[in-house]
Amino acid sequence: DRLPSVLHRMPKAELHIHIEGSLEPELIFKLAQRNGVRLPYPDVQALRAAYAFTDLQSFLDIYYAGASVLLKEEDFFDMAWAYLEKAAADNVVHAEIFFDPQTHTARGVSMGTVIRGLHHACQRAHQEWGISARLILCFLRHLSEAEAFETLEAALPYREHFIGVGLDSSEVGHPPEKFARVFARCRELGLHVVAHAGEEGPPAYIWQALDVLRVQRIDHGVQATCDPALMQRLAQTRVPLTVCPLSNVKLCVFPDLRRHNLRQLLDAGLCVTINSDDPAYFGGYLNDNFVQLFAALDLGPREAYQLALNSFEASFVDEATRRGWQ
Ligand code: ES4
Ligand code: ZN
Repeated sequence: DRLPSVLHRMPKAELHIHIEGSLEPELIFKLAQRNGVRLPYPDVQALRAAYAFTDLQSFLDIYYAGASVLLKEEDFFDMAWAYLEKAAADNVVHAEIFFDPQTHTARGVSMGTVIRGLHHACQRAHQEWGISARLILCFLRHLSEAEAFETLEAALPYREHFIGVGLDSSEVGHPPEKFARVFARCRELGLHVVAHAGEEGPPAYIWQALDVLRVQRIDHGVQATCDPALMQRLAQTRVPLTVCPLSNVKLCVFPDLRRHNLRQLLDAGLCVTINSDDPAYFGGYLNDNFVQLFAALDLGPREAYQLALNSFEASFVDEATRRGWQ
């Protein structure tokens, strides 16, 4: 069968990848040793064995523990470099990469250390492999809006190094409206705005992300299929959903890939894209997500073309650059 080869070779954009979620266990242990950080796991195998998640929170606890080894600018560089090398090998020609500065500033790491390390990796990856990579700063929604404002303030000296802001971490109990003012400020500053919504949370959170935060994309959004009026809104406006199939199965949003609702979203005319979310934790990078989902849902070359096209339509790259890729 040549479909996996087509999926692999087609140029695509990745729009939903948390750089801290690309940190492989081997690199976690290497950085722990380099920085003298003690981990609550004796070795790589023991850490990997802990990757058995029951929901979003059970994953986040381990994901934040893994990120504790990141201290120096070169640590952030090494992490992003490793991801970009894998993305380039998957024929990702453009990546919009989330990072969680509050996970690091809370441990005394400066905003400059985080952003400079990530930015240098993006710059060098473009020189080495021609991949374009942009950064999106995410606010942690389990923290307060005041803390989000402080984070924005600390990041503004590096304004030219990120293209937008997002909202991630524990969804249920932290609705988008909690961040209405900080998102309004970000829009005034000319930043792109996206938010995780409808991963585990209800369709009401997707409505709020659209109407209160006025986001340009919904990250996940798979709960939209529970709400016909919302499906109609998303189809008509073509506000994209960045869907992450392997993530949804690992976090028990769907019992297995065959039960994933991606085909339903596509058939309803939504601008859906495929993404890896936290590839080091969820068992695969972008092409693994494509190949496994296509096999499970019996999708074909038409859907492959549509999803690749959607990934460019949904991206924040300018029209001229986009024409070159399509
Ligand atoms: C995340 Cl899968 C997911 N959902 C919400 N926040 C996140 N941060 C990293 N991965
Ligand atoms: Zn995510």
